[in-house]
Amino acid sequence: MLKFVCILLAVIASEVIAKSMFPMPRLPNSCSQISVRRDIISLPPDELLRFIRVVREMHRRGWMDGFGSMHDHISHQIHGNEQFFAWHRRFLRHFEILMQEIDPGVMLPYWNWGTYWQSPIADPVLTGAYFGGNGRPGDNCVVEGAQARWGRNYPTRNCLTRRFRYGATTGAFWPMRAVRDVMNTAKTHAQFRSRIENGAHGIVHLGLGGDFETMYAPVDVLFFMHHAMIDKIWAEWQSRDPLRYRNVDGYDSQRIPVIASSLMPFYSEEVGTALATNGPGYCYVYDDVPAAPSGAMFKSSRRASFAAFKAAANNTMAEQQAPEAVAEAMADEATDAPVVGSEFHVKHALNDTMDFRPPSPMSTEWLRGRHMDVAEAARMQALVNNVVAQINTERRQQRAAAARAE
Ligand SMILES: [Cu+2]
Repeated sequence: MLKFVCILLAVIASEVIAKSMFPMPRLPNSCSQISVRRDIISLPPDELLRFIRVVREMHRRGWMDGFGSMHDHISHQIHGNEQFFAWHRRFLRHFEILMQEIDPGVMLPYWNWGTYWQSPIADPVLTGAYFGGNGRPGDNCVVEGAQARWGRNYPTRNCLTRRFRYGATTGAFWPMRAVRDVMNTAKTHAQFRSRIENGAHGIVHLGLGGDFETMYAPVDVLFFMHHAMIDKIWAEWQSRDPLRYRNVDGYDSQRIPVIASSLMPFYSEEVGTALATNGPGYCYVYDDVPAAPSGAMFKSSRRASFAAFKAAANNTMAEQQAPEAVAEAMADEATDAPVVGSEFHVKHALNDTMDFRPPSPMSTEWLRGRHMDVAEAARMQALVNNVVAQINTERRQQRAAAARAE
């Protein structure tokens, strides 16, 4: 009998340990095939369902806490400097490789917030049919969609939250025309990174609020889809000049120049290895962005040290709580949680005769809290204001032309 109890305890203990491990697989050295990342809206229902099943399993295993913790621990090294794009590309690939451990055929989709930039609460991605919208009143818990009533254990035990910037609405995001304007005018990596990070990227984090505007935002799967969109925008800018597949410029958080052979924080792999989405270990393209020609890619002259990778992994994860209780984090709430339908989505049809509004400025305090550049954010605000004014002028002209034709 005692022997039986001991075996039982050992089984339970090993189960807990297994669950508390956050896997850090190395990148493969080559690609067996190049796969396509698509707009989540374009996924057929069965593929969307597969994706949702995978991320729910990742959450059950406590991996979302791992991603949130990791990003939070090194936040100052990966934002506001030239590690931003490469590091986030590597981070997304980490996520995608873990996805594929559960279902090998599933790719990370992107969230094209440019489609509903003027009225994001009308975006299907932010409804119960996809990844849910605002948190509910009171505790800001996300209670609808693929992550309904999810709990998290990092940085504290709570539900997954969102809290829209203006109560019921997020405010406007950037129109793609303004993003393309940045693509057309930025010449260096540092210029492009700073303009995107302090403009189109930041406004989405601020608009969704709650966990999404913190440095542990990766506890929310939507973070990965938002950053896939940012990664796609970078890939499109890169595709305009083949030198961008092997060169970077600017500085890291310590004001040391970032070059292709600089190492990415935590992963200890060269920045150059992350410069082509279809390069070795990355193995993907976006549905509407050309692939990098292999002749243009960075060729690594050294192999990243596995020991350094392991050491970084241990340091980063040491303080992380064991995530075995994720599923029960909201169990108490589950029974009395309201059945949420459309009440949080006050859908207002876009009035054709109304001018579009630009996103409102991000406050200085908010920008500083996220290692962002206040002066750059002001310049980007002026840029997006101009583009929206331009769009409004054209729409007025079109309406006038239509009126004349009648
Ligand atoms: Cu980030």
